[in-house]
Amino acid sequence: FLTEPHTVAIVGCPFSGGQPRPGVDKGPIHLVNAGLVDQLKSLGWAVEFAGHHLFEDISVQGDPPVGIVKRPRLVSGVTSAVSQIIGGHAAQGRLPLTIGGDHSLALGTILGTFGKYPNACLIWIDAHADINTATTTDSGNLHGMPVSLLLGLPGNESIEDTYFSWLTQPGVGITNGEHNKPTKRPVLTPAQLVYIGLRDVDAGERAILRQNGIKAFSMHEVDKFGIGKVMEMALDHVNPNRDLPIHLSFDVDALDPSVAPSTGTPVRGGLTFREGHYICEAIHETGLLVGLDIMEVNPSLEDEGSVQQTVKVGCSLARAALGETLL
Ligand code: B3U
Ligand code: MN
Ligand code: MN
Repeated sequence: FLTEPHTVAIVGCPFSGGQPRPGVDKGPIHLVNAGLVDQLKSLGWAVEFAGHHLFEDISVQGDPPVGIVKRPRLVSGVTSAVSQIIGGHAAQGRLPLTIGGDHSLALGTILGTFGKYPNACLIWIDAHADINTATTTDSGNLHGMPVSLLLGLPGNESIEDTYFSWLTQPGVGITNGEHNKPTKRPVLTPAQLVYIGLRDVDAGERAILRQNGIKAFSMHEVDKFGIGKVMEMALDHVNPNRDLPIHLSFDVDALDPSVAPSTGTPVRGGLTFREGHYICEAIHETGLLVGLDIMEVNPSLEDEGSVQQTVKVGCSLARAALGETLL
């Protein structure tokens, strides 16, 4: 594996079903209209982009909440389709760059890359931990829950077997003697995951992070150690020998609202423009990137200037992860 793919497949996912605010489904359209395809080509990448995925075939006849979890059928249908698309690109040796769209899409993107690279690590950049379960969530929004589902944590029983049973690591192929059923294995283990940028974590999420020993660098650690040291420590945790594939899932709300204002749930005190880019550059430097998400760009919020600014930053983060700033 250890050579990075040279073709990037841009997967546009105009999807907003994991949260209530309209507009985040326009994010990918803006990113592509801003010139993302040509920008990546000019970095020397072969770029594949065959239009946005509209998921029109996924029609859900009524989608009443399960408990307070909203739109589980729609989110399940779309994200399982995304996992197939991403898995297909990974299998062909392409680097999938998924542009969202809300962060529930990561259910699909991460299963997609981890299907091909089961020993990969996940670096999750976000103001939020997105690790609520169906039991701990106060909002019922699935974009605040993908990580708990990927880890197979307890608390998701009400939705897991009914709607997210596909969310398991494929190809494990162990059978349970008696019942001859495939054994389910979560897509991810806690040791494969690290967070950077957290500053709005719910009480239930804190308990989950602590109980599972999940490594997280909040904005406090970014301030204390600086982003250079934080990246080194984050990689030391999930990738000590710098030999494992990396999936980077970047929620633009990790950035300070002065840098990326057009996002659904901005939280003050975030990453600077340079800190966000440094993260992408440091991952590019490893040569181990196998999957990239740029999520939660919501062009319907704020004024036109803020939209342009946020869309430009989204493109620029993608370019940094694909090598732009390396001299
Ligand atoms: N933790 C809250 C808020 C939230 C999570 N992700 C975003 N907002 N973007 C929740 O809804 O689970
Ligand atoms: Mn997120
Ligand atoms: Mn977020």
